[in-house]
Amino acid sequence: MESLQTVVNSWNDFDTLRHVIVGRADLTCIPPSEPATEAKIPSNSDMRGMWGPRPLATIEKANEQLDSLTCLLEGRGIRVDRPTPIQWNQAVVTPDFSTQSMFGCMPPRDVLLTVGKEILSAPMSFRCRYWEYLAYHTLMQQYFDDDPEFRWEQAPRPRLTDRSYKAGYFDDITIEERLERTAMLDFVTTEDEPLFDAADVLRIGKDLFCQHGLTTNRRGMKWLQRHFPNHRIHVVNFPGDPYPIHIDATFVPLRPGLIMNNPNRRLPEDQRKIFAANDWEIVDAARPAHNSPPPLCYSSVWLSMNVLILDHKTVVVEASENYQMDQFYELGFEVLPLAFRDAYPFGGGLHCATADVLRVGDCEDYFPNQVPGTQIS
Ligand code: DAV
Repeated sequence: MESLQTVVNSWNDFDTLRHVIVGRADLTCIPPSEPATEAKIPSNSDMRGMWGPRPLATIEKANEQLDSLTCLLEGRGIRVDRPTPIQWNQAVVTPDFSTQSMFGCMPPRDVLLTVGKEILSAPMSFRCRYWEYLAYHTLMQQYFDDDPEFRWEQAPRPRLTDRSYKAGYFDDITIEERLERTAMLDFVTTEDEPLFDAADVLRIGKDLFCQHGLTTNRRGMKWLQRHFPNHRIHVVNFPGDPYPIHIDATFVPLRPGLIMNNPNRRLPEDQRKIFAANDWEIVDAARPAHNSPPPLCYSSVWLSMNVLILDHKTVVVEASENYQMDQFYELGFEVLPLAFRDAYPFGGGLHCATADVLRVGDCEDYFPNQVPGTQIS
């Protein structure tokens, strides 16, 4: 079979998509409780106390929808690669910690950070996700062989000792108390070592906006700044979110000059200045169509705004999210609806389930007017 020549290059979430990785639900587990997951799972969630392999029927349904996404993208001429799942129902044992199972490889966006010609495996804070990058190893090897300019990178592996977490951080507290803590930038992860999830990093050309939250600390952002010296790393946070993890159901760029913000998690005024100074408009996202997430799901109903942009005028939206689809029509987009809620419990929505390999376009400077105080220092 003729091998397709791979080119790795992607600087943002909105330029024309040509090649992407779509996750797989196979063998996904609900990991046992650990400090980082405790803080993420609401106390009234149906996931509390559950762990082990997810029911096969739910895996099959999720895989059908992930396959449909693959077909939709391939039908539009976009190359799609898939990870190689491993047996996630195995313990992770390191000199510093152990946990009884891993997680899965449905959301490549969480672990793989593509910045230009580089794909970087993130130093994630969940112990159960320590080996997740292995599911992408075969693909990375192939890209490395195909593209002489591809930079195959790995952030320093975190140790994830107990020092990386605040003990009992979220035990028995109300939502109001959670909101107070997160607004004060008091998160379960400490500053003991660099930690970030790739999905906390919003790429807009030369500027990378990083959410400070449960999964990403300031030390992680400092590491990113030194690792990407030609970029500007900005710290953002969204006080209305009691479980701040991953920026892609909170702050979503749609095309140059336009960002959609979760109306319950508004970017604070002082952090908006850089967008205003460069004529970027921030619009509230439409409300979700659902009142609750599907069963055994980590994420909130705001996966409604976790969309996959194919180019400046085309977007894939979950098929039941009527309000979100209407908003995209009003903004001048062609909307491609796709049923995807059965995949949500496995790690998120359409953006989470994908990771960029190639988008047409170069590293643009969309924010030539910088505002003091936003960059990590
Ligand atoms: O609103 O639950 C989900 C982000 C998943 N990557 C939320 C955030």
